[in-house]
Amino acid sequence: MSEETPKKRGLFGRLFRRGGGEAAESQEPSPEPNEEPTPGEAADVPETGPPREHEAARDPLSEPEEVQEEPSPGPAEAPPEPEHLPEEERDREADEASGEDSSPRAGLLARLRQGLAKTRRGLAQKVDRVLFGKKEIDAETLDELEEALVTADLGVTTVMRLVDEIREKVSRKELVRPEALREHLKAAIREILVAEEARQAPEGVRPWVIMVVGVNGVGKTTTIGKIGARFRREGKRVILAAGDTFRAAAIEQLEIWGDRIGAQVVRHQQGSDPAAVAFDAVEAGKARDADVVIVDTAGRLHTKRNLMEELKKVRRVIGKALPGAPHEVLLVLDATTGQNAVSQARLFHEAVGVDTIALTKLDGTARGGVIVAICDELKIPIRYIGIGEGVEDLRPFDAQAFVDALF
Ligand SMILES: Nc1nc2c(ncn2[C@@H]2O[C@H](COP(=O)(O)OP(=O)(O)O)[C@@H](O)[C@H]2O)c(=O)[nH]1
Ligand SMILES: [Mg+2]
Repeated sequence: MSEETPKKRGLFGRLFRRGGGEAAESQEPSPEPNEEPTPGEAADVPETGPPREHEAARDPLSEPEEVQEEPSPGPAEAPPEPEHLPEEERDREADEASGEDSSPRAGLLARLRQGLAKTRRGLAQKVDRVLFGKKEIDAETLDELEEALVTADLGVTTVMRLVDEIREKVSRKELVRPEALREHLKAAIREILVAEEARQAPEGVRPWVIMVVGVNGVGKTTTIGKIGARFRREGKRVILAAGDTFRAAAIEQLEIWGDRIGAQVVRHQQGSDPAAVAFDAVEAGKARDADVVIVDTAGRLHTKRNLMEELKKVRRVIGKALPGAPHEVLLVLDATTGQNAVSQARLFHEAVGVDTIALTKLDGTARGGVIVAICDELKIPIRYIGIGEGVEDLRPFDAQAFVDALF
């Protein structure tokens, strides 16, 4: 794709001109230690600073910062808006509507909208800002749109493809009005997301073995607890494997979830072989006719190579206990890490093969647009999204609902 390079450079150039004129090709890691806006600041990315893509240069397996993401936005945190935008009106309408309509589906959608509020500000509102007051779609509008989408974490490759498509439609006069452009963009994003919606796991495989992988702190253990709770609500028998033997606290954390949801936890001593824990859990699952076995794993070891080698071994050993297992390798990614999540997905996919993804912490970040980059670049189905700390806040991914909550 060498013919794309000058354009890519042009896009970087624009972003950098805005951000201080650093060389576009430099692979310097971002100098900003904390990319998230602090409470009180607008949820939008700061107007200065290098493009998000550069985070890919940071070590994608590095520990996430211990800083707890801000909780879902309250009224006090709502960023002051410089101008009255259509998005605000829609937000208000939606809030009013959700107050009137108390059906369960309306409640779920309202909760999803609330969970994605920061991303909506980071994506749809940026797009609205570009289109606001425009009478026609000119070259400058398209450049601004491109820039807005990249800073909303959709990923440079995906954005360039999307905007190139739009550019062509505009030149053929198939897209004329800015409002039509917005609708086209929404449809294009939905198309990318729908294609990677995870299909239902097939019935009849017992036990269904899910191996959960991901960097430390992304939400693996919590996600396992929440998934386990979903299966339990369906009346399924669940076994959890405490495969993060690296830390005693990790084993305890899983045991607390096991107690809470009524699932048996298979554990060994801290420091023991995680593959052996996984093996025992699958054996227990077979012996007790469990429906689901969910295997937790460590996200940190002394070296990355160690981690990936260990995960490969866990995978292999699970297959020895039950041929064909694990049936699903679920990668947990933290949406707050933006483009770094895409790099993590690539690394884990290369090493162990990833079947599905859970994208957590969407509630705490404006960077939820990364889900588009993940789907478009990696083509790995999204199984769940996390929009809060509550058990009900881990949702099966529904592309249509997601896009409706955003735009
Ligand atoms: N706000 C929010 N926090 C989450 C979400 N998922 C996980 N967390 C939090 O992320 C932190 C790390 O989770 P944990 O499961 O221990 O991560 P692990 O190291 O990958 O097992 C915990 O404080 C969780 O409550 C989510 O969807 N939203
Ligand atoms: Mg854990």
